[in-house]
Amino acid sequence: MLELTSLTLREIRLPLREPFTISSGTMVDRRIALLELHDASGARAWSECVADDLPNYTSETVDTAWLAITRWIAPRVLGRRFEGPGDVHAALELDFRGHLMAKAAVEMGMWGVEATRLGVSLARLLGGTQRTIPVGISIGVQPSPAHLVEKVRSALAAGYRKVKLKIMPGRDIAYVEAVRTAFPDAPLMADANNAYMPDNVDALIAMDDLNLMMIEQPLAWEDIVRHADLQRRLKTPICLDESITSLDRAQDMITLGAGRIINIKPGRVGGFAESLAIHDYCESNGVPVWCGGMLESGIGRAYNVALASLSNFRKPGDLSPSSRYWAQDVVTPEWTMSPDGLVTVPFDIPGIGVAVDRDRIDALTVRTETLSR
Ligand code: OSB
Ligand code: MG
Repeated sequence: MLELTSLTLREIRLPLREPFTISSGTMVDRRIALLELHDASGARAWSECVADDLPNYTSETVDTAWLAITRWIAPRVLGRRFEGPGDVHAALELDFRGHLMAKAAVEMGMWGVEATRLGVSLARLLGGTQRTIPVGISIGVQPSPAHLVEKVRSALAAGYRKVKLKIMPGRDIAYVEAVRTAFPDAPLMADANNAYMPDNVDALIAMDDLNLMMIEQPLAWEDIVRHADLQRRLKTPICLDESITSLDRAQDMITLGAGRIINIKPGRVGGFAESLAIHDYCESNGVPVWCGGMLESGIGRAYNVALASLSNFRKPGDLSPSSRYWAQDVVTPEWTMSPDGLVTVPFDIPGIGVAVDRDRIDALTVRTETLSR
């Protein structure tokens, strides 16, 4: 039995070590909402909301999530008895549309609380089986193909098992081709974050001969149908990210042939219950999934690593070590990657698997709000 007695929201500012550019914008300093949840049993856990400053990935932002959590989510969850964390998602869907990142932050936090309460790791609670997970890096749009080639060179030298190149119209085929020429056998993929129009996909068609593992989310974020048309023209698998906001959308993708791989980000689909449903459905349909990232702090990363330990996470996850993003993370130990590109799942540590550095978080906090039962 789970019963949340209080929830503290904080916003921190965490400067990225280097700006990260996707087709729809550049991130420099992350604004991150962190949650601290307290259960009636005395168990506590931290969780993280993946929304950022601007609505350029989905429509959510730190500010909309703050509003949604304080006005609509906390009142539905605080003081209510749940059989287990698996019941929280349904309670938040009944009469309340959207705001999936805000919902996920609370829902995932409830899984964190449950893991702490039961004295098991989050990975065990979720039913994970993999003790280590191959790591991929996501490299932002660069000023020139030569810059990109150098970034990829250091990523491969560091041991990354997959290199994702962010692309956008005008910075696509020449960039990806330069990387492919420099590294003929490297595990490469491209991510467009919705930047292409269905009637202008020439660059994507041209990339089809570059032996990419997949092309992620080329077309609009709420579009499944046009991805199906495009997939019919490509031998390279399409991987959907933004378009997959629920199990239904994953079913649509598979039924319509709109893609062959799914990037699961638990924050994007409303949390772990929906992530597990998508994972299981994909597994029974022979569709591999992998864990995406949203430049999370070490807290959000703990949840992603735990999820990625499930059996059908069969491609390297965007689970780079803390040092890729931050001069100093908010957890100890920081997340690391072995020289052969693996992150170790803290399978035998109760709770989220890392300790949260409260002093550091205090120093980074710009606002806080506590809600109680
Ligand atoms: O599309 O996967 C994406 C970061 C911000 C917004 C969207 C995306 C990303 C990434 C980062 O690719 C992956 C990571 O966290 O390392
Ligand atoms: Mg993506």
